[in-house]
Amino acid sequence: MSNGIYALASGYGKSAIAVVRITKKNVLLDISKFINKKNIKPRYATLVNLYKDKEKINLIDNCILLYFEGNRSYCGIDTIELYLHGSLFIIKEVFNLLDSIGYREAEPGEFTKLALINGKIDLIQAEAINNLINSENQKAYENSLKNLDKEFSNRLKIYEEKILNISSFFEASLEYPEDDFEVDEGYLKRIEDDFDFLIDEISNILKNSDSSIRLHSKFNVVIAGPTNSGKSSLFNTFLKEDRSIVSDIHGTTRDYIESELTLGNLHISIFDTAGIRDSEDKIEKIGIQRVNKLISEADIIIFLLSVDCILDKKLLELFENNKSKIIVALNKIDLLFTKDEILKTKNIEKTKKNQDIEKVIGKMKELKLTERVFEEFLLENHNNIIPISIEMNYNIDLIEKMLKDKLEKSYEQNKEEDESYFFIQTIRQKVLIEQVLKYIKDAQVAYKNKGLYDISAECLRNAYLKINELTGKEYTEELLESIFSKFCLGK
Ligand SMILES: Nc1nc2c(ncn2[C@@H]2O[C@H](COP(=O)(O)OP(=O)(O)O)[C@@H](O)[C@H]2O)c(=O)[nH]1
Ligand SMILES: [Mg+2]
Repeated sequence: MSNGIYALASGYGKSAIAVVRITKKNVLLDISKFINKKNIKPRYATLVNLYKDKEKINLIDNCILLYFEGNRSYCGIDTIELYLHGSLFIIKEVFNLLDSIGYREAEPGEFTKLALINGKIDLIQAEAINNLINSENQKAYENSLKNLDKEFSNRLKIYEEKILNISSFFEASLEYPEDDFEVDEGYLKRIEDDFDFLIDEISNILKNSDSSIRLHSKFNVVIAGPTNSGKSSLFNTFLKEDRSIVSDIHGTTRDYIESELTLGNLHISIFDTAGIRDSEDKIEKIGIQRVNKLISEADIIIFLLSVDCILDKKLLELFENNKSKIIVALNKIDLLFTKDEILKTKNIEKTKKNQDIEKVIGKMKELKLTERVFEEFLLENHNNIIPISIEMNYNIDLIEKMLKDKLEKSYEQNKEEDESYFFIQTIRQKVLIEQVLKYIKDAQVAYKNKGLYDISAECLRNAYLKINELTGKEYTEELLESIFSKFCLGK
């Protein structure tokens, strides 16, 4: 690294303290010219004046300076951290100073990338650092910390040793003519045990990989339905803010809007979408296409109808295609009943929900609000429809509860899970572990069919290489680029 790099390591914006991280071989020599203290002791906090100029006349800030020497720093290269007053003006002045002496702003994740290249951490740890920073729930946090603490890496090391151990047997067998190659029973037994151990362990890690990857991702919940059924109103009610535009003009939300929502332990991205309907409007059509893609990728869809809506073919299709992940709500029941009538049922238990919807259908018929298709739909699905009124805040809590239950259930579905095998955090890791397992299994099969020792040896060599890719002993620039570009600036 010829040029030095720097970055704001703390959050952007006004803050009590702002941390700027600066890295370059001999960085202390450069920075010393602009501070009022000499003999900075590594790893000790020193209160310094930082100046804009070498004459030390124009003060930037009075700050704490921490110096980490070479290999004893986060990234393995001399590093200074400045703990400044958290003003954007101060940060700007510090950046100007660093630019003027030939430093440049670091890329996202560049410090961690250096840490990997300099052997301070492996790739599993690097990915854990990113997940740790982004963890949105307790388990994700604990899981990331575990990988950062090398639990996964240490296991992989054991697997590597075992693979080398078995390999040495096959490699040796290839060196000698068949007749001269004698091994005792105990040795063969150990090889078989090692194979079993590896396959058993790695299978367990893989079996739990979907759940462990899940920890680090969010659930997608999409509110969909006809225009004007109250989707934006429901979205705002969930978020308890007016983010999405609510209006009675059909098709107000052209595309979709995303926001974050936490329900208990669950971290959710919630989407308010454009109404689904046959439309001639060009822009609306594109919007509807994008919504359809969103729907296909959603974990749960809240299918929001209203007592005054029209249920067309497109909507019925949407419902039929996504039945398993849909919650149906029928909004605006305040148009059917008086406030008193609704409030009376306020405390109905979940089991009485069905009677409730039957009453709703009866009333809709009476007021001639339903046409045949809608009525059939309601009757057919009455067990699973929740009548709500967003305006009266009626049954919104029930929807939240159902959402939570359904998400938790979908998460539990691939249970049988064993958290002690929660190691895999990314799809990259999963794909590589799958390959490692396949190579080891192939090696075992070839071994059992005797005489195919050369194939076993080749498979084990490949398994070993895949573990190296996993831990980043083998990497390409593109791989690092794709991993570290997802990091925060300054990390
Ligand atoms: N009567 C009644 N009107 C509602 C209710 N929820 C929403 N609305 C109204 O329905 C119209 C459409 O709402 P909006 O949220 O924009 O629907 P969207 O097109 O599905 O996003 C607005 O005028 C809302 O005020 C409700 O529970 N009862
Ligand atoms: Mg809307």
